[in-house]
Amino acid sequence: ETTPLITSPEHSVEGFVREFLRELNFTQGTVLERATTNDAYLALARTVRHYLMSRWIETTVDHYRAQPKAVAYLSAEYLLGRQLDNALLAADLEEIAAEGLASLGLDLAELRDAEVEPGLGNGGLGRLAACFVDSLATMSVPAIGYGIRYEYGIFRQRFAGGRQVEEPDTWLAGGAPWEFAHPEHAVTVGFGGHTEKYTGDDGVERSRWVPGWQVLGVPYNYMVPGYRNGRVNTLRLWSARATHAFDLQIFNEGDYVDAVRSRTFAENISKVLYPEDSTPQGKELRLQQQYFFVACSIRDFVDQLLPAGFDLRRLPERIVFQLNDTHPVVAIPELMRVLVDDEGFGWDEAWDVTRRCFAYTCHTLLPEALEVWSVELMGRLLPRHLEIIYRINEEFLAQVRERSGGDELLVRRMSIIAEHPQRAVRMAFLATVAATRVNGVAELHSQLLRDKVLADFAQLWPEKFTNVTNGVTPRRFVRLANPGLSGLITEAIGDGWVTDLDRLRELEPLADDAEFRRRFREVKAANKGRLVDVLRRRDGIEVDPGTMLDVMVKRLHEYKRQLLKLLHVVTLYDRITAGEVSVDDVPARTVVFGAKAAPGYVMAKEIIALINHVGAVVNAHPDVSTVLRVAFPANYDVTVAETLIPAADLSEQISLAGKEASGTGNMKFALNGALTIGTDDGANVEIRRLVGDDNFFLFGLTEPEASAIAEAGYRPSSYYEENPGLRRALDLVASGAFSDGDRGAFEPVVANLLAEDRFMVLADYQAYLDAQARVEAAYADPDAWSRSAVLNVARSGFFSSDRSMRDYLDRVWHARPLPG
Ligand code: DL6
Repeated sequence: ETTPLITSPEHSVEGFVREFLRELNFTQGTVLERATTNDAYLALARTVRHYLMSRWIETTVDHYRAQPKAVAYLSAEYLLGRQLDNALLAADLEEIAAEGLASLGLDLAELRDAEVEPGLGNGGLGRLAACFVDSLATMSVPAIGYGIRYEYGIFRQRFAGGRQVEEPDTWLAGGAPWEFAHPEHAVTVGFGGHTEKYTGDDGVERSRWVPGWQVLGVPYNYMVPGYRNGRVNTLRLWSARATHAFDLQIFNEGDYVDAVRSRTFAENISKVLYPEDSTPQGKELRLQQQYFFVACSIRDFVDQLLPAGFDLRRLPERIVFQLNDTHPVVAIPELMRVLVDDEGFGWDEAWDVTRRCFAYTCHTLLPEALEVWSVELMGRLLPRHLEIIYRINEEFLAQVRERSGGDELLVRRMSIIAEHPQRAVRMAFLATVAATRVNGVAELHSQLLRDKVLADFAQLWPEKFTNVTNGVTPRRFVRLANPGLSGLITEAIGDGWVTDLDRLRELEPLADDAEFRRRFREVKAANKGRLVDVLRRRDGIEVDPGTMLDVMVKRLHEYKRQLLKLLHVVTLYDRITAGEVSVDDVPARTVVFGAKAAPGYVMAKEIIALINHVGAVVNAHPDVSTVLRVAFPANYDVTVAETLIPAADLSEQISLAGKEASGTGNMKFALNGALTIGTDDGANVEIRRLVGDDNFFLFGLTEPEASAIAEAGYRPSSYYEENPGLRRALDLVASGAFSDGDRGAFEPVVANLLAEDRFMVLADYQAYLDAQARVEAAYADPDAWSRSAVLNVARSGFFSSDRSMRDYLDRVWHARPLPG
């Protein structure tokens, strides 16, 4: 039983203003006249929080009482974006807040801009996790997100001489009004040490772990409000603290640095997000982070969310741990350790429970992105877990031997322990062996997982493998990001689409309605105007809103092929300056890039520099710049995405087929009425099938074609030799035309394309240029273009993360909503 809740503040302008002023006075300790923008922002955030608080407590209490099967989403990344707008939307307070603040002489838009987004993720994988927790809350699914409260999130990017410079992301500096620390629920986590055998009271010989050192995990709770459904779920992020923060004796002896050494050491664990997207650095700290957060999360679920005395043999009835890629996979041996060592289960019984508690999502196709941990490191940091992994592997391989009639080659291929180039634990294999379900994130990706990456496992357990195509939350990426389009849609079909995105289909007939198309264009124009203002203010970049906005925003990775886009820009520049194309013959376009490169990824950083250098020359050319401009705002993040995507005309999704697992930016653009130019890769395949060939610019090699070329021996230089336009573009870069005559400046980029070109930029160059010519022709007819754009919106409802959640519930989790 709980004490009755204090009711929420009154849902009116007056009630809001009263609560806001109370927050300003009593928590911020200031008065309106003296309040800084940050004071007002913090008071506003806390005010909005109050409106959600009773829903949050009720949701938590309901879950505890009903003990339903819950989803625990384990993710090392959550790229949340700003919280204020989403909370205002969920609490239905947007208008009340705007009016209330205005009555006090404050501007909601200005306060909104004071919020620093928590960038606790690198890109698609982290943003997907944020979309999923939003959908779970909106669908009233009992769920909890577990992750790490990084003190520094994804680095802030700026450019110096066109090159990327990374700066720390101090997102907590201005205050963190959305989090609730609970040091009283801290959990102790061990590392290092050794294992030992002992004989238990029952006479059975057992193993146990004697850790060498420990840290505390302090939970910080964040609200995850459902959209106007009375539910607020929890995101629990762990922060590392020392068990003994301070050694007074050492301090008294005068060694001030040493006195806090253990504290610094422990706190490093949650200090910073690894700025890696797909290639794991073999960093010890990263394994520490992974173990730290999953150990805290399992302990937390068992101790806090289950009733005392709960029979853990029934754990699979209460929980499914969803492993978001391999980062949390060490949770598998951790649960085994808890059950066997701490709870006294027999091995088989523990394995039976563990197997039924996990499901695994793979998010990559790049072999180098499949995490492995050296046996040496695993044994040093988590010796007991290594023993457990060995035993899981032993039993698994015995099964493979038996089923295959002793095929030792197969056994070696499937072993969780790789032998070369070093002995290492293959985390994706461990996850696949233990999980009830393994899924890819788009149809093509799931098929390639089954056919290539995990083919042996799919043969052994075909029923384990399934697909769940990614999705994005329509609340943030349409309703909030694109108020103009949202208003137009709601006027046409009502507001049910916000939680039932399939209803966008009802817009389809309106694609043929000239007046609707005109209004649709008006919305796009207004969104471009908004973007122009933001880029001017934020970056000092001037964009002409009358031009076609051609946008490529995503992490910088060679497989995503920003270089292909750049070669298109260079070719246009070359043709115009050579007088082959008149500026009157091409539609004016602004090519917008947004991309961060992992700090250690040298080639990606070279490509960023090249984009900036080409941009500078293009933008400075008196003729070219009348029809072609390049804009590359630094530090692309969720907040920028929310202004950029609704303004875009053309969405660039041009990875080499078979390399992009899904993409989610592609979905956001289509939902906001941009047309896609794209390869048959990831979720593009499904987008094109749904929006129709006429409304999508397809080009390039298919996955089987690309594989066949690779197998036969790809020779990129042959494309250079045979294609004059391509040759000229590459020669222009090599000539120093974009580097003040310095021929060496971008030599490594050009040389790599000519000699290796792992992602077949040169092979797809001509097809891409041809597709761009089709884009130009289509764009010349604004009315037909907007018809296609409306159809993109109407037919993209499938890409709601609510639908992804339904698929997970049906195919993977077998859990149910628990409405209030
Ligand atoms: O599933 C979310 C997102 C996909 O949309 C992207 O296609 C994929 O590249 C990304 N994967 C990663 C891999 N990271 N690791 N490991 O970020 O996932």
